Amino acid sequence: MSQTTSTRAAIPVVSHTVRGACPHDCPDTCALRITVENGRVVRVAGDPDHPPTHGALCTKVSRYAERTYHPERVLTPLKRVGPKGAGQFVPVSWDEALDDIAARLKSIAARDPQAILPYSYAGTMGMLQSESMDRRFFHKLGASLLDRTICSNAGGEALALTYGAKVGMHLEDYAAAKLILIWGSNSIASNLHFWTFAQQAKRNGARLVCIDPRRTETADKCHQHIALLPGSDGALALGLMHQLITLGALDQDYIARHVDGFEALRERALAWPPERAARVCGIEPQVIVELAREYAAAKPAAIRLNYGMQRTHGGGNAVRLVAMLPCLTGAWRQRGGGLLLSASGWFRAFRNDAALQRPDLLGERRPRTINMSTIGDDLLREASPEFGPKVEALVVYNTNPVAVAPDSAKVVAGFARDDLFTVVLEHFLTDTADFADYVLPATTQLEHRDVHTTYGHTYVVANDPAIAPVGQARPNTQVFRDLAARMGFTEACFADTDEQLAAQALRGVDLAALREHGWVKLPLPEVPFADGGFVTPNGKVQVCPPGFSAPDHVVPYESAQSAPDLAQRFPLAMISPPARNFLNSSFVNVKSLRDIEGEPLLEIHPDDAAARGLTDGAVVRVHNARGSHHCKARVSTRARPGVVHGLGVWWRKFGVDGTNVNELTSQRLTDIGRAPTFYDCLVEVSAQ
Ligand SMILES: Nc1nc2c(c(=O)[nH]1)N[C@H]1C(S)=C(S)[C@@H](COP(=O)(O)OP(=O)(O)OC[C@H]3O[C@@H](n4cnc5c(=O)[nH]c(N)nc54)[C@H](O)[C@@H]3O)O[C@H]1N2
Ligand SMILES: Nc1nc2c(c(=O)[nH]1)N[C@H]1C(S)=C(S)[C@@H](COP(=O)(O)OP(=O)(O)OC[C@H]3O[C@@H](n4cnc5c(=O)[nH]c(N)nc54)[C@H](O)[C@@H]3O)O[C@H]1N2
Ligand SMILES: [Mo]
Repeated sequence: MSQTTSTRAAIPVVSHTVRGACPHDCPDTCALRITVENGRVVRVAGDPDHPPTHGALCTKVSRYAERTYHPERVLTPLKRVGPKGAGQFVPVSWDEALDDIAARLKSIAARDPQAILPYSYAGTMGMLQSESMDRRFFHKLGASLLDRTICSNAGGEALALTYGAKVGMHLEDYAAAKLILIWGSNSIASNLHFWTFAQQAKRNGARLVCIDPRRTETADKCHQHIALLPGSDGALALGLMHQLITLGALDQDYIARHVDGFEALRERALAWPPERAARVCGIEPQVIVELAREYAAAKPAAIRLNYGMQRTHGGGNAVRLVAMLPCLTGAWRQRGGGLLLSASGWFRAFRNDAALQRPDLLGERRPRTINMSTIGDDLLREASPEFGPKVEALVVYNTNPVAVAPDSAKVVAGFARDDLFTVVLEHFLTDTADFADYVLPATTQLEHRDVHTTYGHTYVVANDPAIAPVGQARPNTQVFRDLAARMGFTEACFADTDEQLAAQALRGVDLAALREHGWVKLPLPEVPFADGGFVTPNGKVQVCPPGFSAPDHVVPYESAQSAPDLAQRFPLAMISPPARNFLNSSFVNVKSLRDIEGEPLLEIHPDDAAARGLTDGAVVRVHNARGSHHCKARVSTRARPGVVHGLGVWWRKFGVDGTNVNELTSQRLTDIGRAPTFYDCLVEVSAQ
C-alpha cells in the first residue's frame, strides 16, 4: 500500500492504492490496483506488473467503482411486502432479518434440512466469498447439495476424462504459437487478456483461425473464420483427425508413449472423411482439408478452446475430440503448442478446499444433490421417494438464476411459489432478488477480503478490502457467520474471521509474496506435457475410453438432422453468447455499459430476415414451444443463414416484454457433465 497526500483546490486529499483481484467469472482474473482518495475509490486499474493483466482492464471492470457506488445498490436488509416477484420491499434491521431467517430455516430443518437449498455460483469467484463460510454453514445444517453445472461442467468433465484434470497450456505461451485455433471463444469480448498474447503471436507471423457460428469481433480480427453450425464441433474434430491420419501427420512416437486407446479412435475417425464432417458442420469440405494441412504443418500449433462450444447436447464429447488433436500431432512437445480450455485443475493441489469448506461437518449424512441447471423443474417438484422433500427454502447468493437459468417460464413459476421461502444476498434488485422474502445487502469486491484462483492463467491473486462496506452491506462470509451463531452452531470454525479464512485457503503458496505483490505464479512445469505426464492414473491421455461416444451418436437435441419435425416448425438455431459489455447478467444495470449494448437484440442473417419479412430495428417475436421473447431484430451478416444470436444475458426487466432469451432455452442436459444446453435451441422468428 502506498500513501500520498496532496492538496487539490484547498481540500487535502489523502490517497492510497490497494491491491485487488477482479472477482468476475472470467478466465482472466485480473490483478487490480485500486486508488482510494479520502475513503472513496476513484480508480480501478490493472496491475502493470502482473503478466496476464499487464496493466489493462476491460471496459466493464475499469468501471467497477460505478457499480459499487451505483445509486440503486441495496444498502439495507429488505423484507418483502408485495406479492412474490413484484420487488416490493421495506427496509428492516439486520437483527430482524437474521432472526427471522434463522427461525424459518430452523423450523424447516427440524423436519428435513434437505428441504433447504443453497443456490450459488460464481458472481464472485473468490474462495472466501463464494465457497467458505457458506459451505460450512450448509454442511453443518445438512442442507441439499448443489451440483454447480451451469457453465463449464460438460467441457470441464470431458477435459478431466481426457487429460486427468482441467489443465492446459500456460496463457503467456500463446505468444510463441505459429497457428492458433480460437475455437468456441469470442476472446476479445470474454477473454481479452488471452487476446493480447494471440496478438503478439500474430505480429510474429502466426495465423489465427476462429471457429464459431457467429462472426464475432474476434472473428473479424482473425485470418480466417469458419462459421460452423452450433453443436457440430465434434464432427469437425473427427474430420480433422481423418485428414491427419490420411496425411500421415501423426506423431507416432508421442502417440505410442503418451496416448491410450488410439486404435479405437483411429477407426472412428476414418469413418469421418471431410465430406461427411462438412455436411454436419454446414461448411465446405475443402475448409477441413486445408485446416488439417495447416494444423499439421504449423509448429507450434495451439488451440484456445472455450466454453461456448460445449453448451449443446454433444458438448462434452466435442471437447474430448478437440482435446485429442494436440496429442495426435505431438503439438504438446513445444512451448506455444497444445491446448487450453481451463487451467483450474493446476490449482487443485494448492487449494485447501477441505479446510475452507469443511465437508466433514456433514458427519454421516449424505444429503441429496440438486442440479442447478434444472432449478426450474426442481422448484416445481413435489416430494417423492426419488426426489426427496419438496424445496421449501432457497438461499441464493452470487448468482441471478431468474435471468440466467434455462427455461425461464419454469424458473419464474418456481420462484413465484408462495410456499417457498427465499433469501437473496445481492448488490442489486436483480430479477431474482425481486422474488425474495428477504434481500440482504452484500459487499462488492472493493469492500471485502478474498483470495482467487482462476481458470485462464496460473497465478493466485489476492484481494484486500479497499474501503469500508457501503451502507449496511456485509460480506457473504459475515452473513453466514451471523446465521451460524443464530442457529446455535458452536464449532470454532464458525468464528473464523476473513483474515483467518484467507490464511487457510491455500497451501504450498508463498503467502508473504502474495501479500506483498498481490499475486503469485504457481510453480508448474514450463512445457507441461512435452514428454507426456498427463494427470490421468497412468499418465497417458485417454482418447477412447469405454462409454465414449463419437458425435455420430451425439448430435444436437434440436436440429434438422436430429428432430426434423421440430425443425419444420422452428427452423432457426439460436445461440445466446455473452455480450461484450456485460458479464453474464452483471453490469446490465450499469447505465454507461448498457448504453453501449443498447437493448436486447436478435442478430439474423439478411436472407432469413427477408424470408420472414423482417427489417432491421423492428421488434420481432422469437418463439418456440417453451416460450416467446420480443426484442429488436438486427439484420446482419454476423449471423450465418439458419442461425440467430440473442446476445445476453439481459435482465428480464429490461426486456420489451419482461423476458430474456432464456424464455426459449431448454433444461435438457449435456452428454457429459449434466450441464445446460443453452445453445441447442430451435426457434422461429416472426414479425410481432
Ligand atoms: N464480456 C464478457 N466476458 C465474459 C462473460 C460475459 O458474459 N461477458 N462470461 C464469462 C463466462 S461465465 C464464461 S463461462 C467465459 C466463457 O464464456 P463463453 O460462453 O465461452 O463465451 P465466449 O468466449 O463469448 O464464447 C462463446 C462463443 O462460442 C460461440 N459458439 C456458440 N455455440 C457454438 C458452437 O456450437 N460451436 C462453436 N465452435 N462455437 C460456438 C459463440 O458464438 C461465442 O462467440 O467468459 C467469461 N467472460
Ligand atoms: N442464455 C444463456 N444463458 C446463460 C449463458 C449463456 O451464454 N446464454 N451463460 C451461462 C453461464 S456460462 C454462466 S457462468 C451463468 C452465470 O450466471 P450467474 O452466475 O447468475 O452470473 P451473473 O449473471 O453475473 O450474476 C451474478 C450475481 O452475483 C452477484 N454478486 C457478485 N458478487 C457478489 C458478492 O460478493 N456477494 C453476493 N451476495 N452477490 C454477488 C452479482 O450482483 C450478480 O447479480 O449464466 C449462464 N446463463
Ligand atoms: Mo460461465
